[in-house]
Amino acid sequence: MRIRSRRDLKDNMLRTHYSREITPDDDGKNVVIAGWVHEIRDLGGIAFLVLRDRDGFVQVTLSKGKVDEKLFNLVRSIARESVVLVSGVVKREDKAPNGYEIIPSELQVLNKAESPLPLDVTGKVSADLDTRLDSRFMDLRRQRTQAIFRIRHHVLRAIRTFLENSGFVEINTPKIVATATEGGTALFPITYFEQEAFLSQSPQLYKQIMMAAGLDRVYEIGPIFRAEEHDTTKHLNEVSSVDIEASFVTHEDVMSILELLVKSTYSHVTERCKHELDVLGVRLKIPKVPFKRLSYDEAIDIGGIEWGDDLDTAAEKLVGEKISEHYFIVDWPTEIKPYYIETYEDRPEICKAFDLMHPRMEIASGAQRVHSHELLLRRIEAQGLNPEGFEFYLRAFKYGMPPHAGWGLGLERLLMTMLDLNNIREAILFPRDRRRLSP
Ligand code: AMO
Repeated sequence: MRIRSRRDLKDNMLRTHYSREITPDDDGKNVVIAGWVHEIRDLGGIAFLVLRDRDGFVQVTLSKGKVDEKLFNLVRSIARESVVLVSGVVKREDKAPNGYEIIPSELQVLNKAESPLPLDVTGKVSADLDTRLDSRFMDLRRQRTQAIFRIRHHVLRAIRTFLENSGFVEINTPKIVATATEGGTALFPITYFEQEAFLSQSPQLYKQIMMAAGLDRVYEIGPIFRAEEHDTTKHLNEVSSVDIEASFVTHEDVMSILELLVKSTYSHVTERCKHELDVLGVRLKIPKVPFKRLSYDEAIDIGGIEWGDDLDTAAEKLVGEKISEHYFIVDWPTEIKPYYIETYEDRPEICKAFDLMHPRMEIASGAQRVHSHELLLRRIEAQGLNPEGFEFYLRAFKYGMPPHAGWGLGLERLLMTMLDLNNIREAILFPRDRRRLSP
């Protein structure tokens, strides 16, 4: 049969049902299910095969004498995690986990798994994070890990829906670039024919150029690369960043967009990921807006650091102990923020930058941008940077650049703080860190 519409897709597949589509009311129905052999329990006269598919578990029951003997012996010998296709009849069974079991008429081993397995998928034997990441494909078969990535999918959906409904256009900008954007963070150099090139630290310059292009409100969800030496539980060298930029708005406006986006993401996950949150044992508290605004001066007072220093982990922790919800730190010293941030007219030593904090760590930062070509050029020079490298960016400010503001939000940190994960590596499929470049 040719696939003509989405509805045909299912009929062409090897199976007829996902586990979640079967209920005890299907008693007597013929079904074909497919998945992995989660467990085999061989009690002599009766054997149970627990089949696991994307959505859950199905008990396949074989009673000696009632099913074909060859089939009975085959099932008892299948290695765990092999891939199987089971045809059979649904039977209502109150003692089975879902209230039904499958009595098989046929079972095909589509692909045998080797043993021993690199990881225990049932979770009975625990494994450290490094072992899990080394065999991530198998780690992802575990319910807990899968729950995190299903939630990540919903977080992305919530963010896209929110931004779409707020008039933002999704863009994609180059990840191979010629210049740095964020002072203070190192770049990864790459080989690009005969030219010097790097992996992009941030879509910053391109999203600002889009304001000169008149797109008005743009967002990008994509990778950013940071050649930081940090080996901590909250730093990665490749991060998924959610970036926005908007014209004819102030930093205050984009802070409101950010807090509403965080709130709506929490609400969406609460509604759509009940099962996954249960698996993780997490109960989300939907943040209340507006978030508290703390000035940089107040933050360093609590954090016990000097004016002009960036908040380190210890200072963040001290402030986080005082505030139990999301909060913003505003009014930063101009000297510790990048050149593209607008300062207050009457206080040029303070700029219109903000960081969004979760009590555990910073999760986003943003600002009102400099939109005057002349001022931007001066700021680039004042930071000891060579304006020649910024020519492509500066040009966009010469021919009608509107005032604009924006922010960048770290997706893994959002997920890590939302789900109370201990390590940021839990929130990304294949982390890139100081030591890990594979898988
Ligand atoms: P910034 O450099 O603060 O700002 O990055 C924005 C957010 O990205 C996340 N992030 C990281 N997460 C994990 N590991 C890292 N090494 C890492 N580096 C950054 C954080 C951080 O808050 N161009 C500006 C944004 C803007 O002004 O629009 C920028 O990149 O969650």
